[in-house]
Amino acid sequence: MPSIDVKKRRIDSKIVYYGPGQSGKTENLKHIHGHLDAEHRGRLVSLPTKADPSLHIDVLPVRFGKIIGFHTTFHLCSGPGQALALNTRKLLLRDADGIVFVADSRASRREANIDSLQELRENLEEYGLQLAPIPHVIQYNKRDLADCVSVGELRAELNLHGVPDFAASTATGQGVLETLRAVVRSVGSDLERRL
Ligand SMILES: Nc1nc2c(ncn2[C@@H]2O[C@H](COP(=O)(O)OP(=O)(O)OP(=O)(O)O)[C@@H](O)[C@H]2O)c(=O)[nH]1
Ligand SMILES: [Mg+2]
Repeated sequence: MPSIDVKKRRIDSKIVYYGPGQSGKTENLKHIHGHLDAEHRGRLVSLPTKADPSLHIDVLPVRFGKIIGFHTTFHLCSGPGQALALNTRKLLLRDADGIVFVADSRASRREANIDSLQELRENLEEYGLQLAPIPHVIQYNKRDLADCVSVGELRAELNLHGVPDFAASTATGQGVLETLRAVVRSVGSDLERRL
């Protein structure tokens, strides 16, 4: 659920970038931070996790306008994909208004993508939630690398609900802002419908 401040007429909403370790979640946030005008984004903050201070949670607030007349900030969050950070990932998902699943397109990470998506479903189930009704999009990242599985194959394995999906590379910038726009649009219409 978003947090709504009626007095200040503002809404704070959370979008979680989820995916296997090293799929490029943090690089998405860095690219967004580097390519949005300062009026549309705040500071990119990186916090060490308790489980392992070498692993980080990243948070970047972005703003694009109003929803139901309230200034809205989307807090983009990414947690580490490594096994030992499971609790961190689970906590981040709590109250998420939208999700970007960042898959790693390399053939060697095929299983890791599927496992991570399954883990995402299980974590949501622990909060009594299902993935399908939550606004979400899928990104097939690292398209600049040579050993990529085709988008069609990745789609068949990962995009089971037919949501918007994007071929991307945080190295070249391909698809990164498109992914963000799609999830913000989807979360925005969901909030308008529910509020
Ligand atoms: N070639 C290439 N490398 C990428 C791309 N995206 C990320 N990387 C590299 O992959 C590594 C991991 O990127 P991160 O953004 O830290 O990945 P992450 O998903 O945040 O990783 P964790 O937080 O540890 O789960 C880094 O070395 C990045 O430079 C991409 O599109 N292309
Ligand atoms: Mg990261």
